Amino acid sequence: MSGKCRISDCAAPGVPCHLGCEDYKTCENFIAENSEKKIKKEKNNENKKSNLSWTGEAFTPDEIHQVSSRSTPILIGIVGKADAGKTTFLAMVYTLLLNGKKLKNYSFAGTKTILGWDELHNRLRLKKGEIPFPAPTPVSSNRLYHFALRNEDQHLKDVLFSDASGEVFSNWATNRDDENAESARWIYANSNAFMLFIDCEMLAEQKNFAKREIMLIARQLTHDLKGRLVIAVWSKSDKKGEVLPAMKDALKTELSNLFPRYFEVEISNFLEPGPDELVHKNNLIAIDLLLENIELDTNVDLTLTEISSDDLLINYKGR
Ligand SMILES: Nc1nc2c(ncn2[C@@H]2O[C@H](COP(=O)(O)OP(=O)(O)O)[C@@H](O)[C@H]2O)c(=O)[nH]1
Ligand SMILES: [Mg+2]
Repeated sequence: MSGKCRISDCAAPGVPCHLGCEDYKTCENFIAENSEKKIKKEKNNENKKSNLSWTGEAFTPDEIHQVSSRSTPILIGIVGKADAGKTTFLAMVYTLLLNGKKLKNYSFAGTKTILGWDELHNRLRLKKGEIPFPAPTPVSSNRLYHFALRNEDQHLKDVLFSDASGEVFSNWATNRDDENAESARWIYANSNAFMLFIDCEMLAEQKNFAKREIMLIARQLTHDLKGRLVIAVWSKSDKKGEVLPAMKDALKTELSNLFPRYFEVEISNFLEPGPDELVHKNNLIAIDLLLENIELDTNVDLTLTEISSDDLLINYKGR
């Protein structure tokens, strides 16, 4: 049977289904040829937000019921000032998983925000010197990107990553009631753990000014932390050689005094030739660290045990 997928980025039936359906004809998004007129009609409506319950785009906070109705998702709050490399990190993580890199205890089992991830991925070409980075995250936006992960026992865990603009964290750091810090407040209230981005390039260039800004955000993170984990992510670590060693040490000491369990990881999105520790390993190690500790913290198995037969994503069993 010929036809096509209603998701414009999916080239099925020429390639395997995005959602992992073995038989693409049974995929809810596949439209047989005799329905092509319908596709044309729908194309005219592409700019409108779809009425379907699932569009594949990044979630907004009021859309997370699409996964929270089946399990309690884990939310990882990505925090840091503008330009710290937060969105690029997300793009890189998705790209690494697409390229077959693995998390320690989980395998990638699908995503409900595939168009959102694909948009990030398409803007990130893995070649040093010609990386068109993601467009700056708009101030008002609070996007949430989803992964379903499967552990060794075949249980699913839904994980969401927040991606808000850095400006809202800078506003929130100086005044947590700032009217332009709504996304930061929401992320702070709802996350299970945080990644605090420390921009090595900014530290190298702006020295104490940059350190002060980072510490402002870090201190605000402590005000109602309730034992949630914060890991320090030294982003753009390809520039760490340019950061004054004394400044790096001082910042480390201050952060480890602030957060009782201090974890840190150095990451980069710039590939050196050959296997690159900062890019290939550490971006995923950061996520391993978070997932391991969130499980220990909550002491609750957040995984989904029951497999519902009419949910294509849940039924997907990996490659
Ligand atoms: N040197 C270096 N620059 C990076 C890296 N990742 C991102 N950038 C730069 O940082 C800028 C901001 O990245 P972005 O991900 O949009 O930051 P965000 O505002 O925190 O989401 C990009 O335009 C890149 O120029 C990296 O690993 N190394
Ligand atoms: Mg961004």
